[in-house]
Amino acid sequence: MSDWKTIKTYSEILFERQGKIAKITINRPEVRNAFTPDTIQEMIDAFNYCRDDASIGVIILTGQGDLAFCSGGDQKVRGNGGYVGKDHIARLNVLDLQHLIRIIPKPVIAMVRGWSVGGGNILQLVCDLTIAADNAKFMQTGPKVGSFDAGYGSAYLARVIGHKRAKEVWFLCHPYTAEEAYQMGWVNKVVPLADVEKETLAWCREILQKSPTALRFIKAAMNADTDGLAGLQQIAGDSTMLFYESPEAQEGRDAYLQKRQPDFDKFPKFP
Ligand code: S0N
Repeated sequence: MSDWKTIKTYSEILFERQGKIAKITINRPEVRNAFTPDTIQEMIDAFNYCRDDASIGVIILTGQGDLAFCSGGDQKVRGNGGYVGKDHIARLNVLDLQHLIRIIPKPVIAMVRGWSVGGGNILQLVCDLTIAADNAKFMQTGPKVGSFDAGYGSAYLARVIGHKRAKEVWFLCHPYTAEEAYQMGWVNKVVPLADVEKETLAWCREILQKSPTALRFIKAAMNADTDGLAGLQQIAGDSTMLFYESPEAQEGRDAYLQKRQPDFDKFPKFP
């Protein structure tokens, strides 16, 4: 859609915004939007920009064109210890991106057209919500191509669609239609391909009308249930951020700087 304005120019992704909505698009349609470590590094940079920019309230992750959201790691740059980018270092930095999508304190919506496969399908999974076009297809191929994601890709998938279904997805490596994915709770909504961006933007605009702090805590709380101490750390950090804004926390800081005893007695002890 024409209203998108470029935020920053990269080689392998597009990074745009429409008001408070940011859109990150994997831009390698010739390989069904397979990612290299450089694609991932660019996405990490763009997500961090969204995290720091207080005017951005919701982020869309998608792939260029109608044929694929993402086909996973680019097998042509798969070395023996990971995927190899321009710096010639083998790495699995998509795991860092998965984590960033989980901890970024703003809703992230996957907008899926066409294939969502392998590590690309895990990126879709870790997004907070997924809007799928009716041509979307979901598939894990790891056991066919000698790889696996035993982190979010397996354990979290089992939480989302159930253990039996998740094992079926990985053991058989079959493709699933958008409608089948919807039935499994893998995606939030299926719409005609022509409407997918319009629908995704409508969800974004509705979300933008809600309290950003409430959304932040809901996301952190749901993830804390899955992410153990790292999830607890996230929600604890969010609480600290709020506490820092209070006169009680500021009394502690001010007393230290003024070299006096803090007066916490004046603050209420709520039930
Ligand atoms: C996506 C598929 C189903 C699309 O089929 P379609 O529409 O028939 O198109 P094709 O003709 O097959 O493809 C068009 C061109 O695109 C190239 N291409 C497609 N996908 C890839 C890819 N992943 N890597 C490199 N090239 C790709 C095709 O080769 C073709 O180009 P030409 O014509 O020049 O040959 C179909 O394409 C498909 O099945 N693709 C492969 C999907 C796949 O197996 N992906 C990799 C899965 N693994 C991962 O993603 C690893 C993730 C990871 O990094 C990781 C992270 C943490 C822990 C572990 C791992 C791990 O290693 O698993």
